[in-house]
Amino acid sequence: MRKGTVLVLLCLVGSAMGSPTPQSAVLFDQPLPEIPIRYGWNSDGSSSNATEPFASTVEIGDGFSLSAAASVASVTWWGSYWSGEVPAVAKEFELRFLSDMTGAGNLITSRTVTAVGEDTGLTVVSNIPGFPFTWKVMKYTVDLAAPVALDAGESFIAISENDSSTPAVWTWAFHQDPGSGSWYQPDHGADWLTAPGDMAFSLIGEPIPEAVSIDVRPWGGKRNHLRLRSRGLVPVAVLSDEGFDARDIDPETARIGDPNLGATGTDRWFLHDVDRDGDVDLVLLFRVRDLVEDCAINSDTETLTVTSTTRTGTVVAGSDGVEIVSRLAGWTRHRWSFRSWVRRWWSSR
Ligand SMILES: [Ca+2]
Ligand SMILES: [Ca+2]
Ligand SMILES: [Ca+2]
Repeated sequence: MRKGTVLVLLCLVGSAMGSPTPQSAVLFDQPLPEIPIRYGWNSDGSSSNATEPFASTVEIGDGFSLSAAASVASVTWWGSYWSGEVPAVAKEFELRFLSDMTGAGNLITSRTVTAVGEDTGLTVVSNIPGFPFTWKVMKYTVDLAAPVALDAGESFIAISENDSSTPAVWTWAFHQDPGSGSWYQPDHGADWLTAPGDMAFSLIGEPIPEAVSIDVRPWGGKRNHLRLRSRGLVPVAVLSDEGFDARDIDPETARIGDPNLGATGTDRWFLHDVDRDGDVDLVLLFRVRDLVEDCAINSDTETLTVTSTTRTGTVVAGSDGVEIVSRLAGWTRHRWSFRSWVRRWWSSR
C-alpha cells in the first residue's frame, strides 16, 4: 500500500471525530413515559369521519423552548391508532412549526413527512368509561430533508396524521399530564385552544452559530499561508466588535478545520488587541501538525472555520481563507511570519 493511501485511510477515520461545524445535539426532549398515560389526543388532520367519538379534524400542538437559535434536523414522536394496530407501511404526517398559538397561530413552516411506526412494546389502556381499548404505542423518527431554523425562545410544533383513507384515527401520545399544557385546534384554521397535558416528542438538531470575524495569522499578511509539514503553531484571532466580546469565548471549546474536513482543538491561547481597534481579541494557537493529523486540513484546503461556545452557551463561528503552500515557499514564509509573530507577541506582553 502506498504511503498516500495510508494517510487517506487514517483521515477517513479521523474525520469521523467531528468537523468544525456544530454537532447534532438533543435540542428538546419530552419523551414517552415508561408507563404511557391514558389516551392521546386525536390528531388526524385530514380525517372527516363523522362517526369518530371526538371532533373529526382536531389537531394538536405543544410548545418547546430553545436556549439558542437552532436548526431542527430530526423529529421523534410517539402515537397510537384507535384500532390498536401497528401498520407495517409508512404513513404520512404533517409537522407544523409555529412561532405562537395566538388565534389560528403563526406558521413558521410545515413539513409533510412519511414515517413507519416502530412498535415500542408499550400500550395505553383506556380509562374512559364505556370506551374500552388497548392501544399499542409507536415511535416515529424522521430526518427532515430541509432542516427547520428556529429562533431562541419558545416555538410550537403541531403533528397530525394525513391519511384520510384510514378508518383508524391516529393519536399523539402524552408525555405528562397535566404538565405545562398543550393546544388543540378543533378544525383547520380555527383558533388554538389550551388543554392540559404535554405531548411526547423530541427534537434533534444543531445550534445555528452566530457569525464572528476571525483572522488566521493576524500578523502574517493577508494570504494566510499554511505549510502542511510545518511543526509550528498557527495563530488565529477571534476579533471582538461592538456586539461581541471575544473574551466571552471558552477557548477549550474552540475547534478549527476546513469546513469540509475534520477539526482539532487547542490548549493554548492569549488575549491581545490584534487589530488595534481598542478592544481585546482572543488569539488561539493551533499546532499545524494537529490540524494535519486530525484531518482538519489537506492540500485542497482554502478555508479554515473556527467554531466555539461562549461561557453563556452561544455557539459562534467564523471563517478565513488560507493558502496551502509548497515546502520551500512555505518554509520561508512561515519562518518569517512565525518570528515576526513571536517578536510582536513578546513585545506586546
Ligand atoms: Ca407543553
Ligand atoms: Ca491574516
Ligand atoms: Ca480588537
